Amino acid sequence: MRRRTFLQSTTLLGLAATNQQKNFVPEPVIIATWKNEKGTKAGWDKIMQTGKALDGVEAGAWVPEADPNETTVGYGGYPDRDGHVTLDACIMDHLGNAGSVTFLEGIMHPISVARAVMEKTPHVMLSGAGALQFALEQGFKKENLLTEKSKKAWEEWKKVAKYEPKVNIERHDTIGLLALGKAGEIAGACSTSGMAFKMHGRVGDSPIIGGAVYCDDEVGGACATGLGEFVMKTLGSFLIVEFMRQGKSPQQACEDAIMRIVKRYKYQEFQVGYLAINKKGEYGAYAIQKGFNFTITKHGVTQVIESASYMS
Ligand code: SD4
Repeated sequence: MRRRTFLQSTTLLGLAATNQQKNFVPEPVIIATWKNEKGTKAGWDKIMQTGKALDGVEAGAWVPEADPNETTVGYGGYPDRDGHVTLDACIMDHLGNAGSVTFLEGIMHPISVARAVMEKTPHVMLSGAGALQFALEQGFKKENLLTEKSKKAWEEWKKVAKYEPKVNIERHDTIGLLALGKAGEIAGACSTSGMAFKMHGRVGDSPIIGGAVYCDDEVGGACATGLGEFVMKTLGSFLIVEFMRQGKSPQQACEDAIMRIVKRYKYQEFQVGYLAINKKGEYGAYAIQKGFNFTITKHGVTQVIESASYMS
């Protein structure tokens, strides 16, 4: 082969490889913080139906939001110290659109209100009475979300009324979700009733875009759970996506974001857990404390996986 022909054909081969990489579409996948098999399964089914990651993460959040036995999300969530169940949620799509609600009361599915904020308003975040007003205008029903069980737990708590975040106990179970849809596009969501018995008006990381959830369709996505104050102060999910943009694997990016908290804030008795996924469908998880796990559904198969952690 003459030199010029050889050079032309290797360049063409190179171009074909780049195009192949560009055209690579990973299998759909959905992952969620903690043990959330029903949630990821519902999200998976939705992705199979509509093809869309955004529909998947919303459907996944619906499951714990409606579950009265899930005391950290939606209906049945533990109230704040004044007895109000106040909800935070956010959602983000592959185009960089985002919506969130904070300090919302009386609506079973805050994730869908967050989606409506994203799709039907020029804003990103609505809060408190304004968020409720918007939800009602959109046709959401106002309901009492405080179950007898959660009310009893709050009454017990009031006897001592000591505010102390505990690691991995039921006060931490916020659902954060990431998914790749049929076109390989990314979406993320998060929904919570926040820290149990928090101060009235307290808002955590869960409605903060870049805190509890961040997605960038060129890179991937990340989501968070745990003591939101530390996720907010380090913008954990945004940080993880930026680490992945620099070439780190999802696992390395989660570990580095946890180390950012550990190094910057000496107190380590609290929990923060991160999940990340990149555009190839590779995922990672890391937490400060032992006991963090996550759920993944891929090829219709659901698995709960224990995360590695900084503290052993
Ligand atoms: C918050 N990040 O409100 C939430 C709590 C949480 O599992 O993740 N619980 O700070």
